[in-house]
Amino acid sequence: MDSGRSDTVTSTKIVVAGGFGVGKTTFVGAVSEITPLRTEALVTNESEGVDDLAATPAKSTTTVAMDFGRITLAEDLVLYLFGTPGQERFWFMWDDLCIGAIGAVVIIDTQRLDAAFAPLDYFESRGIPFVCAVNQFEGAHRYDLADVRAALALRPGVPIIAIDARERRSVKRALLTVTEYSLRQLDVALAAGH
Ligand SMILES: Nc1nc2c(ncn2[C@@H]2O[C@H](COP(=O)(O)OP(=O)(O)OP(=O)(O)O)[C@@H](O)[C@H]2O)c(=O)[nH]1
Ligand SMILES: [Mg+2]
Repeated sequence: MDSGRSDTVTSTKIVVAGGFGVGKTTFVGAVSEITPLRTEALVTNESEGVDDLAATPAKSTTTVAMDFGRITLAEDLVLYLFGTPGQERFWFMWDDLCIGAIGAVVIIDTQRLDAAFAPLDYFESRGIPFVCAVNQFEGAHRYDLADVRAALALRPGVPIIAIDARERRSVKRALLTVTEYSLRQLDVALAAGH
């Protein structure tokens, strides 16, 4: 009898990226079913003048290699999450973190929109499907998502959603969005013979 259960479990990889302090580590930690692997180091005095801590005054640590987590998105689909470091001096690691990823979530802090352009260009230029997740920090102005889309000059079709990186449900919704979108893009690429 068919129990309706799938015997095969597919696992796939999603990268969680974005500028310094936008909430990547928080995002991975909010949904991971395993204790997330974190590689945090103290934000040192050396960061002064290099990284803008004004928008995240409570921040004392930064990711120096990666965040790693896992979530079972559906009975037959497991996502492995790889969070990137945000400080620019560690961006050389992004290429390794992206190997084999089907898609990416680019987290945006509207208080520092300019920090979003480099991450967006990164995925755009490599043809890795991505969705934009606007992390709604308390006290930050809530912009209309259509306005954020325009300000970031996102291509039509690139999903943009509002999230709270601390909320499991919100993060899970973002992961569903990126998975569906990335699989659709993969279909389109396959149909086009790429
Ligand atoms: N209010 C609010 N604070 C948040 C949210 N997400 C993250 N934070 C805070 O913002 C700060 C930065 O979060 P992290 O998750 O460390 O950001 P990150 O992108 O991993 O930072 P780097 O690894 O240094 O680039 C922390 O103090 C978090 O507690 C959010 O949705 N709302
Ligand atoms: Mg981090």
